[in-house]
Amino acid sequence: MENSNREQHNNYGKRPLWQWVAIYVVIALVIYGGLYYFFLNKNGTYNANLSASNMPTNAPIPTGAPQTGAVQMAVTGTDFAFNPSTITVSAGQSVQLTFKNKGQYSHNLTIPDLNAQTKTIQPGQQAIITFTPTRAGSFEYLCTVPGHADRGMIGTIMVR
Ligand SMILES: [Cu+2]
Repeated sequence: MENSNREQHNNYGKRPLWQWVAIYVVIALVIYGGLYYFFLNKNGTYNANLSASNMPTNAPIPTGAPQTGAVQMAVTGTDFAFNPSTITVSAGQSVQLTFKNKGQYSHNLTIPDLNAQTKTIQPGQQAIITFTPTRAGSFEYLCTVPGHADRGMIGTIMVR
């Protein structure tokens, strides 16, 4: 009798592995959730300051995260073309561009003059870049995978 009591006590003290895993997951979710909201709020404040002071000139624009006030545009990449191949935006206006790869090859969208570039993404994937052209003009965009621009993956951003 005494023996079996002790065994019961020992079992109580040892949690099954899945319980430890569950506790770990919950703690990780809380920590990462907190960090996520912290940085999201920070970004929001940063953007609000930018538009309030109305001087986006050469300030680095965080890329990847959705931004308030950014114009949304979408460009599709195929083998081997961009659609549309000309887009028009306004100087000083933040642009959030979604690039979708609908081809059979990997592609990217690069705007050398604006220091904006998506990752090279697989067919079916999409990537988002955010940039703010500061002066009027026409800027080329292209896919930098070797040979793709030569085969037609180029386009023009008109900034007015
Ligand atoms: Cu390409």
